[in-house]
Amino acid sequence: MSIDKAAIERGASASLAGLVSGYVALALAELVSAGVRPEAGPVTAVGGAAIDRTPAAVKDWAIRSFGTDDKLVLQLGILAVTALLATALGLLALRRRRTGAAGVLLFGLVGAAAALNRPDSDGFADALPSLAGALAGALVLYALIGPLVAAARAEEAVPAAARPEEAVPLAARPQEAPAAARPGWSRRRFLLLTGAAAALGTGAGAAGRTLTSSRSGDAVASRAAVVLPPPASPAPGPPPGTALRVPGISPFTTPNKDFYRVDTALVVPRVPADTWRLRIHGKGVARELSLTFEELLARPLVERDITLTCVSNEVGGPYAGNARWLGARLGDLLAEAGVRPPSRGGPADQLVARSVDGMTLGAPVEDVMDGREALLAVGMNGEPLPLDHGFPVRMVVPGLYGYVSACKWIEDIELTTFDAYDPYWVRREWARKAPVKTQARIDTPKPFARPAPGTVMVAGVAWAQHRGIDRVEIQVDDGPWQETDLAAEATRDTWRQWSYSWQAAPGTHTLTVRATDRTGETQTERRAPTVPDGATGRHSVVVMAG
Ligand SMILES: Nc1nc2c(c(=O)[nH]1)N[C@H]1C(S)=C(S)[C@@H](COP(=O)(O)O)O[C@H]1N2
Ligand SMILES: [Mo]
Repeated sequence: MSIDKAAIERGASASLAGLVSGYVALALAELVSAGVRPEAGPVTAVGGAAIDRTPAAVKDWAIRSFGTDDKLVLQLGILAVTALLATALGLLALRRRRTGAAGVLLFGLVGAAAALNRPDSDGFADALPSLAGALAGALVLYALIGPLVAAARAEEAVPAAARPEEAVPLAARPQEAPAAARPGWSRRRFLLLTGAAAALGTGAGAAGRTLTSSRSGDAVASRAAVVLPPPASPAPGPPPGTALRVPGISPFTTPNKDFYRVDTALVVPRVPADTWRLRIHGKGVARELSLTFEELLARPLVERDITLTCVSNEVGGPYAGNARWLGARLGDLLAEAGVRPPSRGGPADQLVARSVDGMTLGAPVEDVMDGREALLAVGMNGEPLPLDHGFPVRMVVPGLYGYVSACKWIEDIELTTFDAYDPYWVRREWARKAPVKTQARIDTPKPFARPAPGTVMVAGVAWAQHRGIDRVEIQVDDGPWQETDLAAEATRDTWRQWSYSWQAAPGTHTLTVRATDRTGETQTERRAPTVPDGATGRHSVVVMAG
């Protein structure tokens, strides 16, 4: 029945109006957030809030399934939900014009609340992108839906029998569908207005993007201008034989572009080096320190190879990397501030690092001051830190998982106690203390590879940072454990490559690897999940020779 046709066209038009008003809202919010703070945009703020509230196991699953794309997936998810809600509000507005528009405003309030509650919120201005966007979206919806509502009312007011379509036999009806909503409604006009709103939105969004990237250009330019001083203490070696030449093995040094990235930042913090400051304060700090980037570079810098590992790394997973870091020794700075470790009577046992994006990470003061190469790093593999990896300054502590030590975009160090303060991840099911667990990984052959029978090079890396790797063994099916050839050790803070020349008989085989650290402990075969303090178990791959 054409009566239904008209209603359906009205519904479709209302949905479209809702969708476009949501689009305009997000686009305008994008533009305003470029002026305020990119992090204050509704998608980023709501996404950040969602990340903070995601259970550890789900977050780990997301990291595992989507890798570094987890953030993209999250943002696309938020956009999809927004589109659905906006469509629903369009339909609601067809029945209740004001309520529909008010619904758009309500979602603006949700975005504003999320932005204000972010740990790095700058205050009221952070609410503006969501509020301005929602206001624009509500007006667009109200305006677009008006004629549709009027048409629907008019339609309902006319008794069915009096409707021309009902009276005229089918064949006699005009071919083009009767205006969905005749009185006062024109499809052409509606589409024109909707298109105009969408175009304005696109313009606003594009302008916002351009503005944001030109602003973040400050940090990019600042990074390009950084001249890293030569280290007062260059990295020793790495000694000859550190790097094996086996195709498919992880290189000893992970190039920056391949280095894994794990953080909660939906917008990478952009900190120009000349605005950077680090404050060191808290319990047992005799002399508070406040350091500029220039002052940090003027200190004697050391260069060290250190392997970083994420606690979310599954057995055999990719979240480990080895880089040559350049930085100032954190232990020396703390000593200058008058800090004593607990073993020498200091009152603070936890060092809480805080980043510009409000992340907090807590490391044992004892570990940071026990002589290991805990660094405030400015350089990574011969370059200033990439923005993704913490420019201008991050922490790196050998032997501790990243989430308790490797604070990127660091701006504050507070000495406190484990009793007094739980940092970000500890409030989310992760352990207070997390030394890296011994792990070995098979890089080649890949799972389900089909090598030709005969000599097959099996190779990979093993790590037990700050203890050192002493032995890596491999087991074929249920056979005896065989020693592999270990590459030379750079330092006990780095991973070590290993290889094994395997005589593969035709058939399906399981290769399993295990490492033993310098304390003599062989990695357990007991499987434990990543939560709360790192996965255990042995990596194995199944291959089909022949
Ligand atoms: N500011 C900030 N620093 C952070 C994080 C973060 O989410 N925010 N994640 C930590 C975690 S869990 C790890 S494993 C390392 C990863 O460092 P990368 O991304 O340079 O590899 O950074 C750490 N530092
Ligand atoms: Mo991590």
